[in-house]
Amino acid sequence: MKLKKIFKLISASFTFLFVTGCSSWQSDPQTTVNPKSDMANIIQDLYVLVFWLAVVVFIFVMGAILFVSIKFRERPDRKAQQFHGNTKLEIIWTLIPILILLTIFIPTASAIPKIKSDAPMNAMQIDVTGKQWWFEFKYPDHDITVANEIHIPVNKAVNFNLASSDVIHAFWIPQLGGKVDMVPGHLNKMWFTPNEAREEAYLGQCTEFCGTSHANMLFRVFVDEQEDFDKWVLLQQKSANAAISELAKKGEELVLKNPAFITDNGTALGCATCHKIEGTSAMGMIAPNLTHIASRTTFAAGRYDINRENLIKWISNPSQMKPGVSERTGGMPIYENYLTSEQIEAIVAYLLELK
Ligand code: HEC
Ligand SMILES: [Cu+2]
Repeated sequence: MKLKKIFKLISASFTFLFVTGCSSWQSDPQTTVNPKSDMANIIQDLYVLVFWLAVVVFIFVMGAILFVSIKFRERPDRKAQQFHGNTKLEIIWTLIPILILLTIFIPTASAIPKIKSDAPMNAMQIDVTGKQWWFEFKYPDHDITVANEIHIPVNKAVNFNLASSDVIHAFWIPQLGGKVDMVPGHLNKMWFTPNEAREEAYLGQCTEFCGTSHANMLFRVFVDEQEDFDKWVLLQQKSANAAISELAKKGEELVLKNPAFITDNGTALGCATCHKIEGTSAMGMIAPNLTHIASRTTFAAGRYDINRENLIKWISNPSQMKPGVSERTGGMPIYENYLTSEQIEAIVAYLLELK
């Protein structure tokens, strides 16, 4: 009776784990088990091999324990006993693990050089810099700089040159490739060829703890058909749009004309000190390029959707949306201390026209 209950409990827990594990793995944009690039496939094959070996070992060990503890349990007519020494058995249980480890080691040793190999000569280059707490992407061949959201063409090799301008970050796009550290003063490389274009972004994430907002340091990779990618490049290469609506024109003036915002409460740096808006006087180099900010889907390192409410909250007090952003040196000021809500709304109207 008791034994039956235990069996029921075990099989119920397995079913639960299986169902919860399987329900999300295919659709989750950050899943590790649905690879969409050559490199991610190599890693997946290793993972699957190790997983099933582990399942076999688990079932064998658990089965053996159950079998032995039931078959040789103490009964009224029989006492349990200890045994010592059995050379044959000891050789077998030394050989089996060696065989299992070899089965894992050989494919691993042949996979590592493939993943670590240099990208093909014609690979597209993207220079990535990790910063507290966002990613800057430069396309040297196309002369564009963007933040936190990139597009790459399907079935073309892409080589990422990974650097950091402050602390150690790490670069990981679970469905495509990674994880590789981004170390200050040292260039690391990673490459892959994506094999599925899709509307939905592939989610990336910093995977090395890098301070207060580490968990808010995401990025998005859009894998496009070649012609969509070319369109995106053309758009990003253009200078920023001039403001159109009256409100946006006011915002543009505030963003561009002010080296600083001076109010009764004190002085805050103007946006142009830190941000670049191509084709305008905003030439800042230390913060995300805002030239086509409204062509992205998210901001603040992939943390928030781009819309009026979110951007108003952001300009008012970035630290409330992303802890630590205003507190760090070179961090974005809390503008609600310096600007009226009308001014902030005008600035946001301008940002939303930067398509
Ligand atoms: C002292 C430097 C500094 C100033 C001045 C500054 N910012 Fe920022 N801003 C930053 C930094 C750093 C980030 C990146 C924060 C993060 O995501 O961790 C940022 C992020 C942003 C973002 C999100 C960009 C993205 O792609 O994720 C917007 C929009 C923005 N700032 C607008 C403004 C506007 C508008 C002003 C002027 C009213 C301004 N900033 C002034 C440093 C600054
Ligand atoms: Cu991090």
